Amino acid sequence: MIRRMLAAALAMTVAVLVPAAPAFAHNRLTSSVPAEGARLDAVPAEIVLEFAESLNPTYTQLIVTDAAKARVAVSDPAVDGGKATITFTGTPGDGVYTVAYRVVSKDGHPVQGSYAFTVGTGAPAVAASNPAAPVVADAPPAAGGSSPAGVIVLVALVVVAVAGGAVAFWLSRRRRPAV
Ligand SMILES: [Cu+2]
Repeated sequence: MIRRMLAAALAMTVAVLVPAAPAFAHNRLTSSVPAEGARLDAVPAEIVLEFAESLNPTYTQLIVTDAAKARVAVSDPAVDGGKATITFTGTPGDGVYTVAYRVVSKDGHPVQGSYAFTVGTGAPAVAASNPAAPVVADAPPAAGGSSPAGVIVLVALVVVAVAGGAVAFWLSRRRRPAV
């Protein structure tokens, strides 16, 4: 009985999840150097952002701002697969730097975000609450982006499905008569 209910719950969860899956299969930042929240002794020679999907150089924008939200001079991004690299073209000093990115997913939907790191012994690196958003001319249209809340619900459903499957498996093992 319990097993059947769990199996039904699992099937329903899968049915809910599968159609929703493409909605959040968007590009995303997977790692960066310097890392989010890093504290460095000196200004880094380069900033490297790595994304899950390969990037389109035309629609890859990276901007860096300082603690006063002023733009810091950087090179155009050099794109190599899912990797985008920029270098400081000026001579910035110590401080908190926010790196804002805007890239597109394979389906053309834009993805943007930002993170901060600190050079020197200034305030801790916390991303500016309102960093200047990169502006991309003629960017592909934005539509149907997944909301963070939606993603959280989906993650919760996956957790429930996996837990349910594990319990069902355990019950099935437990009820098997001993040989
Ligand atoms: Cu999309």
